[in-house]
Amino acid sequence: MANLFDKIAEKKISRRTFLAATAASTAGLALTGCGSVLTTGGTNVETAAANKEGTWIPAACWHNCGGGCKNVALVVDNIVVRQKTDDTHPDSPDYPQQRACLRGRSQRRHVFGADRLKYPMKRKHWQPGGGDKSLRGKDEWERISWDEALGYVAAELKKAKEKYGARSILCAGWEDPSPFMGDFYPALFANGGCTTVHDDASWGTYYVAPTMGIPMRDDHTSNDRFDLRKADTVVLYACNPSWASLGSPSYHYWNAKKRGVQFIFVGPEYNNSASQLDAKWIRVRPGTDTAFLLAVAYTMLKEDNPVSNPIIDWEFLYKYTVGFDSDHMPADVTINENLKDYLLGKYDGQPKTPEWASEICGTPVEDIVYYAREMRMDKKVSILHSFAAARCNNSENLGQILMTTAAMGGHFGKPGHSCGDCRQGQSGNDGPNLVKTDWFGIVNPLKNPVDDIITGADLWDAVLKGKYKRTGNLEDPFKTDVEERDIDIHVIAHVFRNTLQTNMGVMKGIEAHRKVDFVFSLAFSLNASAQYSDIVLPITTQWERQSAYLFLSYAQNREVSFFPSRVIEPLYEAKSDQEIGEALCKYLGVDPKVLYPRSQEQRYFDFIANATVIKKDGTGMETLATITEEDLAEWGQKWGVKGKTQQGRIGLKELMKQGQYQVERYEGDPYGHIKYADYIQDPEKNRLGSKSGKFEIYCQAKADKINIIGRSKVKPYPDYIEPLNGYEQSFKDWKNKVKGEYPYQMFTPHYFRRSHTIYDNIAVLREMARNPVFINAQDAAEKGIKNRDTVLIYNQYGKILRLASVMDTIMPGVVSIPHGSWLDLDEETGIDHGGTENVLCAPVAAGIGSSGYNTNLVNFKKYNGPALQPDYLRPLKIVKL
Ligand SMILES: Nc1nc2c(c(=O)[nH]1)N[C@H]1C(S)=C(S)[C@@H](COP(=O)(O)OP(=O)(O)OC[C@H]3O[C@@H](n4cnc5c(=O)[nH]c(N)nc54)[C@H](O)[C@@H]3O)O[C@H]1N2
Ligand SMILES: Nc1nc2c(c(=O)[nH]1)N[C@H]1C(S)=C(S)[C@@H](COP(=O)(O)OP(=O)(O)OC[C@H]3O[C@@H](n4cnc5c(=O)[nH]c(N)nc54)[C@H](O)[C@@H]3O)O[C@H]1N2
Ligand code: SF4
Ligand SMILES: [Mo]
Repeated sequence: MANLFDKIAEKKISRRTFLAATAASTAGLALTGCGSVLTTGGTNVETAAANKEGTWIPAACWHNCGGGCKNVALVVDNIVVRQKTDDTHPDSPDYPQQRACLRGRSQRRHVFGADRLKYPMKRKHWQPGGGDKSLRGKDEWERISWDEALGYVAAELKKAKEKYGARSILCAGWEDPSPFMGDFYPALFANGGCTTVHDDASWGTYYVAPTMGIPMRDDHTSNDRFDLRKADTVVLYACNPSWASLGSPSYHYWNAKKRGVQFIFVGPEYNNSASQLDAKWIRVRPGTDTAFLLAVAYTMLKEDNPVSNPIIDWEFLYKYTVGFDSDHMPADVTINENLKDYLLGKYDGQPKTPEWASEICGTPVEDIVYYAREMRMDKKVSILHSFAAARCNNSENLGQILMTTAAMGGHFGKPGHSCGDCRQGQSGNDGPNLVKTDWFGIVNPLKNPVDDIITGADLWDAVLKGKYKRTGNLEDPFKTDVEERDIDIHVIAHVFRNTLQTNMGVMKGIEAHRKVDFVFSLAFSLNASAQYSDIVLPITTQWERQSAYLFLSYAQNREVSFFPSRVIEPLYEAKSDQEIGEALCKYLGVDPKVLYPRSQEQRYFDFIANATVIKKDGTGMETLATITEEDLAEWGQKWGVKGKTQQGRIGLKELMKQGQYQVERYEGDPYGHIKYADYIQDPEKNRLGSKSGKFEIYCQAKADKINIIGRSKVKPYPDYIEPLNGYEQSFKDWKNKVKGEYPYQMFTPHYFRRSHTIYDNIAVLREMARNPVFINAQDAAEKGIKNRDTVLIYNQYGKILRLASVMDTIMPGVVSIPHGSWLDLDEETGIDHGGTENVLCAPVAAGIGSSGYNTNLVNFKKYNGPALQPDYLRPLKIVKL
């Protein structure tokens, strides 16, 4: 092998020979534990780069981590020999470089990984109709031609549609609107459509609830990053930017810290971000935040004295909200109740005191009081939340009570005050985009002819039992259509998610996969969904395409947009989603031009041409790219695209050379943003999206929308609901505090070694972050578990192994298992050695039906079998063809 790498590095080998040689030798690589065809031979690769033979090309970093950072690849003979990050301008706190994280910088190990899928393949014992279905996930693979592969897929799709209707085909990805389904979906629509999945994964209950009567996507956001520095206190509520918002957010928080801002973190563990910022830790058990915040509101109410101790901003509360007390109710009330009297215990005899809450949420009484006092009206407070606490069963009232406590202190719409979302690339830096691109604008807005849409938590049961409760995609804040339906799924298509692994209830998912007639996947490498398929179609990575992608526009850093180029030609026989979709259309007997009217290169060109940038004086947007006749000729020749000339801020050639456009920021610039400032200035003219036009502390629409589903009953104000699989249910006898069979709560944080399941097959990243089970020291001691011991974590849904990380910084009774580690199931024992958290997450829907990823009950013990080896020593899933 070493010779091969030397030759690559010295460029004495052509691309064709390289591909043939690496294809033949990947088995050898796997045995040596080497994760990538480029991870050895370092010095020679360095030599090639040092000889300045390659070309630096801005490259995509295209996964759903929300980072949006700069990645640049040094390409020598179609091989990326090095990567670098943003060096387009000097770095400063106000005008930071968009530096890539370790994952992004390891991208070439993903693209050139020894486990890259090279050819279309089918499992050996698959036959039309299913063959031996029990072998799914463990069968051998056979190489087939594209012609055979597409022929099989088309035949199975047509057969399912003719025999059972198009709704028997499940596209196990995201829901409509279709742009979330990737570029392949038009081909499924060509066959009459497909059943889809609704999973408000990211937002949990926060946006479907609808919080304060306002639809989430537009409205629960926060202020610009310069405003962070103006706060006295910043609350990081259930978020962890240093793991889950890589890119520049941690830097923004750090800059605020340097200006003297105090940080508070609320959550079940003292996480990395909290410790970086030296935040005060307010501990709260998973899924119990509503109880905690009700007690905060109660304490604010009890301690407030307008003269001697003004805590509550009554003027704000009465002017901008409805429903706090009986004198300020909205017009559409159906019950004569309000939050204030609920807090005081008027309806259930239970005042929501810190003592009451503490028993549930585990927060010391003095910390509840501390937090309530921090919310006071004479402090500048910014409450920035992620959605982890809303990714809990029955957390529908959480957003409403969180915003209520903020409104009680008057913390909206003024410099230094805010309460809103701080997720992904917008973490700590919210507001309208200063450089704007629109992915939705270049996607064909096709309508799925099938209206079946299954809630994520119910998905596998629906396949297995043939029934489900249809609640739609819950986008409309004021309405839910509920219908019990029969469903008869015969085909599962994995086209843009790794749903078998990222959806709750993996074991049930496997059963569902082994039931249906046909499963196919589009994939880069053998992730769980591909592994349990019959036919796998190899896709190109974004590095092999000149195309736009969803995460260029979505959850994006407001002050920069990236414009990567194709870095290398497609590897092996991989094709892009659109190429596969177009080719499949022909086998389905449909004209691809109808479904794909524009080539992917044309769509990318249009995406760039339509990009806009804020005018220098901040008064509106203007065209970003200048496009000349010369540019049109060049792009026409190279990519076959057409366009018009236009005048913009920067020439197209320069833009693509830089691979990004970033607006230079400075304190006091005209690009700042204070969320809700217009509403606070003129609440009549700038009514909110709720029915009353105000923040609804009594929200009839919320209660109606949730209650009609019939899984729980909430009040229009935020009342406390005992969560399914929450803390209370970890006891078999709550009153006498006798613990049940699964006495530990488990939450599943987004992990810094990967983006969901992406990059988890990169050995160096596995070595850098070990993905243990995090256990409280007291709990570990009780079970005789020490650091790095092998631990079996189990419940009625499955069993996984992890190495222990024993710590004081996670609450007793709580374990944390990072989200997204690759499934590695031992079929004999039923134990997953890969540590996939969704093996343990309960596939059951509660409340409005959002996924309760952070409310799960488990037990654990020291494992008696052979010790688990660290993940980085486990061989990759390399297919030998
Ligand atoms: N590295 C990396 N980054 C990512 C992703 C990834 O997979 N990897 N995924 C991206 C995506 S799509 C999303 S949606 C975001 C998610 O981003 P977040 O929602 O911020 O991520 P989490 O890690 O799930 O949760 C953050 C913190 O919430 C706390 N927490 C957990 N449960 C509760 C609870 O019930 N109450 C309270 N108060 N706190 C709780 C934990 O301390 C945890 O550290 O991350 C994005 N960024
Ligand atoms: N237990 C638990 N489960 C969770 C969460 C949690 O916190 N806890 N978080 C949830 C959240 S917030 C989210 S957003 C989801 C994410 O769930 P997923 O979207 O399923 O997660 P990814 O691992 O990002 O999978 C994306 C897949 O798309 C593929 N892909 C990437 N680019 C392309 C492309 O161009 N074409 C095609 N065809 N495929 C491509 C990748 O190979 C990968 O298989 O997970 C959810 N699941
Ligand atoms: S945070 Fe995400 S986008 Fe940024 S470098 Fe890392 S993986 Fe790439
Ligand atoms: Mo997400």
